[in-house]
Amino acid sequence: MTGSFITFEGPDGAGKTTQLTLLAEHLRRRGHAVRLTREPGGTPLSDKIRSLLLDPSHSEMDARTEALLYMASRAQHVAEVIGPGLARGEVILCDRFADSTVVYQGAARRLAKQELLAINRFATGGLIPDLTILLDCDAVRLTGRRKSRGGQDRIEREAEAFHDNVRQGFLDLAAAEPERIKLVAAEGSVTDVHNAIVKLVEEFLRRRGKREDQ
Ligand code: T5A
Repeated sequence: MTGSFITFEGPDGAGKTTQLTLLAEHLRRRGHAVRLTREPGGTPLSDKIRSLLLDPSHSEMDARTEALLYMASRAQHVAEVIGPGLARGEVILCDRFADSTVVYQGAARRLAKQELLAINRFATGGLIPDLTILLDCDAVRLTGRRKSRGGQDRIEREAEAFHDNVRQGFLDLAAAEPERIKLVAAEGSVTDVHNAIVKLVEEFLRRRGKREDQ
């Protein structure tokens, strides 16, 4: 696969969607073929699974059912959008991917990480992002941003302790994989955060371009 697979991760309300939109515009202006997509979702079938997952009326959903639905959405997304896009040489910008499963269903729901990773490998054929931008923000600000948007989905309605575990889970992942996962403080203005992300992504694309020239 010749494209670049860049994912954005972080707790709910960290600003991923805002920043992904700005980054996609920036990279397109620089002449890159960019595909902006998200999880759960990204294909018609995966979007139907997203509706099931985020519908607050499904409060009875078992943690394993939840994990398998995220994986099913991902399998279709990889097969239909991400894999073909990478084969065409595109820069795929994806709002959440497997790290979210490790953190939300693993660190927060307490499902076994190794089992989640094994099912994820089956769902994705072993696809791992080339670069992951992790947006982190203090817990008080995150709660404020989540609440400012009104209607909350099934996951956003979880207790504060759940969201604290999510935040810590992401920080632990970043500490374990510093080469792939780049931590960006998301407390600053939208422009400051955007500039920090552009620096990291341009550096990554430059290094990747050099490797391909060799
Ligand atoms: N999930 C997902 C799992 O449990 N397992 C999985 O495997 C996967 C893939 C998805 C949910 O599913 C869970 C995680 C999620 O709970 P979603 O709606 O896609 O649901 O949720 P998010 O990805 O978290 O998207 P959000 O829209 O909730 O958050 P974002 O994208 O991080 O934040 P954004 O950009 O929408 O910004 C939030 C608010 O903050 C403001 C924005 O204007 C907005 O109001 N904001 C800022 N304010 C001040 N300063 C800044 N720098 C700001 N940046 C943004």
